[in-house]
Amino acid sequence: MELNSMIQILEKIITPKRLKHSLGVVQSAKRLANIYKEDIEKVEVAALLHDCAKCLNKEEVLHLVQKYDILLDDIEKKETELAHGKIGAYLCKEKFGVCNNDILSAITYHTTGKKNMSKLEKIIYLADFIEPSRNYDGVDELRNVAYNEGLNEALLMAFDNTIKYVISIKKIIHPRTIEARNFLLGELNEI
Ligand code: DGI
Ligand code: FE
Ligand code: FE
Repeated sequence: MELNSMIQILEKIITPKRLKHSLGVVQSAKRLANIYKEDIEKVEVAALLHDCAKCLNKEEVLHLVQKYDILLDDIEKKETELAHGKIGAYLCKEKFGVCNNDILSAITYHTTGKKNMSKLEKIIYLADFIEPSRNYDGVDELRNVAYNEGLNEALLMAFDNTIKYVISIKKIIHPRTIEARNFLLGELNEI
């Protein structure tokens, strides 16, 4: 499916603000893909669709979970915010005809990350944090590291930010988020 047709479908299932964010993620992810040498077409599709399940209500989420037999773990069931990656990957297959597993995995894990992430997964995770309409303390420094210093260095900062934020709002930290950060520390120390 062409990107423009994907955008037409997206307009019906996410808010204009979320679409603007997704187009921002496309822009930032393409810039990262140029710097760190990743396939631009895969990056574009994964970035555009990463939040396709973000605006579903609880009933729609439950309906899709049953319909596609989506396996959510206990934390994802409790904190449904954490499930929009997994659900989004199913929507990508069913509604957008995406069957590339690298793209589907980048969408599945874009909220928590995971250990041993692929370059595509890292780019989507990071682009989600630094796209042009994001505005939080430290975003400019993170952009600077992402575009000028290194993918893993920036990613570690992004995980640290997320973990601190999740602690500050007193929510459960998903073990995948912790595993992602710890694994990355190992990767950074290898060099
Ligand atoms: O969908 P977006 O808002 O663009 O971004 P996202 O998919 O990265 O989701 C961000 C939210 O997910 C943010 O509010 C932090 C939250 N999050 C990330 N890791 C964890 C987490 N929330 C909990 N409870 N536990 C985590 O480990
Ligand atoms: Fe998201
Ligand atoms: Fe996002």
